[in-house]
Amino acid sequence: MRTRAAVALQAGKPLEIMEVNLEGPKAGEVMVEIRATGICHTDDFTRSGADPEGIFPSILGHEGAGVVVEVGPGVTSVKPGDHVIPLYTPECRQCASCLSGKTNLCTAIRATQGQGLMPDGTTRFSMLDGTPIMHYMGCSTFSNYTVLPEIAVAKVREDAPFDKICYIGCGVTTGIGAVINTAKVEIGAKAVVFGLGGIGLNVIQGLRLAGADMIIGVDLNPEKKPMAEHFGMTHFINPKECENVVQEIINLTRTPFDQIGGADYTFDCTGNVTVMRQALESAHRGWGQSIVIGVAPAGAEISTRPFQLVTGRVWKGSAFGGARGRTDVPRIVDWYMDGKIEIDPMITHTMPLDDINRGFDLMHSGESIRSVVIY
Ligand code: NAD
Ligand code: AHE
Ligand code: ZN
Repeated sequence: MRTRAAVALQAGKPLEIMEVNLEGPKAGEVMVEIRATGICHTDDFTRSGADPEGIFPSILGHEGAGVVVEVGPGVTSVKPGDHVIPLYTPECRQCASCLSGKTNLCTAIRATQGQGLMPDGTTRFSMLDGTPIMHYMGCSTFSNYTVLPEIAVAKVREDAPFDKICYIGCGVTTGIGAVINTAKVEIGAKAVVFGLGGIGLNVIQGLRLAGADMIIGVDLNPEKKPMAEHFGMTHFINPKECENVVQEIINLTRTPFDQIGGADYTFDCTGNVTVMRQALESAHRGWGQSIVIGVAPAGAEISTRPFQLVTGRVWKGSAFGGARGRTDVPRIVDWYMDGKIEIDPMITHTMPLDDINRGFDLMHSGESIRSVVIY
């Protein structure tokens, strides 16, 4: 069949909207009509050429929601008509990683996924002249129709609106999950969130859900402050307006009883390795944990004095918020539908697929939190 898609033809160039060929689902695969997709900073990271795994031409997008339209042989867990959220972190429930109970990073199809291919080593997308187009993060939600492995879709309730729950496909789950699954934040904690964009705001709402007392937000863009306050931020630091961010955090968290100061939990949601160091070093001596969520460009490395770790700070990473997609995503959709978490205010812009490059422009200018493409 043919479908409309935004294709990344070359690194650093705007996406091009075109008709492409899409083959039907093979064994263990499903075809999904994508109804809405968010634009995450990671899509821009790959589009820009900063992603060492970036492949061109490819169809980006990994934050979608839609309806199953066809299933390949052997598919049992979903059927045509089911509403689903694509999962860039699948959940096979059979691999060593899934069975370990220690990680959400299912390894069943990671190798082919990183090469832009379906698990059988081929792609379903091609240009009208037959040139192959690669998949992206196993999802390719910037195409109206896409094909995914069965283990990479979470079945969700049918009354949930696609244009909001698509965000659960990455940003919402990543932010809230990093707090609940990765850091396991406790009531009364003091926390710092670096970067108040589409991920950082969800870390903030996760911290509020977990009962944190102090939620310090750090961002170079002061226009992010009102939205962050809406979601629960209690203090704001603009690094351009203070001499030393780490010292400022230590001063804010110090008490007469605890003169050392430092946060119980810090989260990097910027992808900037200098910020990652600040996040680690503003964690409390002896127990503070710093969670790296941001994705850094090819070649970037993190550094700190080992003494920071010797004295009890813990550096951790979190992918997709530590969530097991098929199990956890339907529950997060319920949380949204039950009013336990908010999504609507973060979706600041919507647009048709033809205007998708405007979504990237709004991200670059700092005007948007999330842009959502509605098909
Ligand atoms: P975004 O562009 O919406 O937000 C980034 C925010 O960081 C912006 O508000 C920006 O002003 C701020 N910022 C940038 N540099 C800063 C600095 N030096 N100090 C303080 N603030 C700074 O992006 P997003 O969609 O929220 O994504 C954030 C990061 O998380 C990206 O690196 C993205 O690739 C990554 N990400 C990781 C996962 C994961 O599973 N680990 C999932 C989704 C996104
Ligand atoms: N391809 C990059 C790494 C990108 C990365 O870290 N991706 C996150 C999800 S970001 C979603 O917005 C992730 O889940 N990583 C785990 C994995 O297996 O990819 C690189 O540096 O090569
Ligand atoms: Zn993402």
